[in-house]
Amino acid sequence: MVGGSRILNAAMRGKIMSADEAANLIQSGVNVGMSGFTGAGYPKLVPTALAKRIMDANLHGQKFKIGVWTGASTAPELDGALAMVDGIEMRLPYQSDPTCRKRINAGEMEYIDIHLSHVAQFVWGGFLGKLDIAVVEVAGILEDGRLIPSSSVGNNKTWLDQADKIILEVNSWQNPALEGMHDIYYGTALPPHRKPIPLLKTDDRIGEPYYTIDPNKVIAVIETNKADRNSAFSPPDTNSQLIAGHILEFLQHEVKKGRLPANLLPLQSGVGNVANAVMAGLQDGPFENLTAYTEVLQDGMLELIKSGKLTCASATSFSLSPNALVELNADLPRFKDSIILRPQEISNHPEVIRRLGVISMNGLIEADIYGNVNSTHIMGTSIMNGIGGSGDFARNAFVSIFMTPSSAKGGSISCIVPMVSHVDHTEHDVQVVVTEQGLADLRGLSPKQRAKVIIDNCAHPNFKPALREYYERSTRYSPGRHTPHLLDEAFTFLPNWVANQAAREAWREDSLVQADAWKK
Ligand code: 0RQ
Repeated sequence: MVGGSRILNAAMRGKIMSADEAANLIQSGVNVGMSGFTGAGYPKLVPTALAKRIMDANLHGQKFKIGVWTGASTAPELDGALAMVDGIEMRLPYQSDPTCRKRINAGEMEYIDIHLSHVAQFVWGGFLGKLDIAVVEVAGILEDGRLIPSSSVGNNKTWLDQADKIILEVNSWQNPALEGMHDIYYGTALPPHRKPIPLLKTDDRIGEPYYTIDPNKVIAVIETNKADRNSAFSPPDTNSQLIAGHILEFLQHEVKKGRLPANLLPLQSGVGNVANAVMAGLQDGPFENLTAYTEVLQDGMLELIKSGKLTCASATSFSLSPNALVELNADLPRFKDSIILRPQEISNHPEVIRRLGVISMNGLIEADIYGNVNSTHIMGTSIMNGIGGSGDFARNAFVSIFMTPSSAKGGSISCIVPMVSHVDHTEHDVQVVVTEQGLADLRGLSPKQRAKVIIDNCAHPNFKPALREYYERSTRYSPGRHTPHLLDEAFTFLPNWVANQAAREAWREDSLVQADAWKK
């Protein structure tokens, strides 16, 4: 579809209305499945119109809350606007909005942090309750009523399939050349009817380029022309460059040992600056004919495609900086053969990740000396973002890498700790830990061997002595134990706990004040 109206189906044209009118069709108490994944492809107008409606209801003393289900994080116009008016009863799966985060940690919003690959089957299985309405952005509607997906796919296929009613936002800002880039697979089912996912290579297409829906379910069509939210990446700092350097050296070593092929295996990379720095490092590295089987396609990967180093990237969403987006849109047809966007139950499918032998690279908040990783909680209690797809990939990857600067908050907090205060990825799913200090290859090591290599290679020098002392006293206290710990000290003995008592108290005070402020 090039130029002209994006709504070619006559019946759908008859359902065009304003965002305010569409928002009036959404009642308090319903569950709404919204499109959107890391700031791409989310509905731009209906959530904001709904937030206005909720605010009006609140002003009239009425409570108005809905369940908000998405692909992953979205944007201020969706999560931000609805959280601001306290309009979200239950949020899932991944979010990274500051207002949502505050509401969740003040106990004002329920949040289910769930593996991204699990969401679709949880909905089909009815474990999350009824999905009442889907609000989905699309790039166009074909004459026969099929929908052209936009810049993310996420859970849209599931929302369109499972919801009783559908509201479509047709966004003419989205590049018409997106048509044909998607691969929407309709072959998934619940057990005992499951069949193998027939995807053998990252560039296999196993589905269709369009969503097929029941047109009778469509209650509103809104026309928009608004850009995706895109955040700029900061240029890689020294720590990110050092982390990237350690990973590249490790990958080269694995190739030399014959444990990885010369063009590596499909790469998965999380979001953020460190992940982007690793991709930038690959640009100058020796590897050719790379592939990616990942969730989000960010700047670094686009650069690799442009330079010819990466031949194919399979993802569920774009997550580009404004500049990279301009470049992509200017030349989108060129990328048609090298980029495939799939539903997230396929981009994150354990079976496919395991079969392809993905190399996964994800961030962490803290790792403990035995290799358990916390990706989601501060001080074991406050949610940061969520597990996102990191668990889908880490558990099933051929090599699962976790990376972080060795310390946070200006060096005052060690990211390597005796025992993580919350576990997202157990020692069994974490194969490599990398900080700017170095890399710990944990494969083939027992817990005690892991502790030594993590402390020696990854901990910041300011925290190394205390971590060593903890470990040594643990082994003396419980000689011969498989995983030595001093349980009464595992948290209170954290180097940051003692050395930064004042910072911890200030942080605690601050969070109590924030919680009080929200309650008022
Ligand atoms: O806070 O910005 O206020 O200083 O945590 O940390 O180092 O900037 O790293 O942006 O990569 O985020 C794990 C959160 C890391 C992310 C996490 C503070 C730190 C900073 C962010 P400030 P950095 P990143 C695919 C994969 C889970 C989902 C996932 C994440 C802020 O990677 O959400 O992997 N992962 N998905 O200061 C206190 C510590 C800390 C700490 C860091 N030990 N104590 N604060 N911080 N360590 C993508 C999707 O699934 C969509």
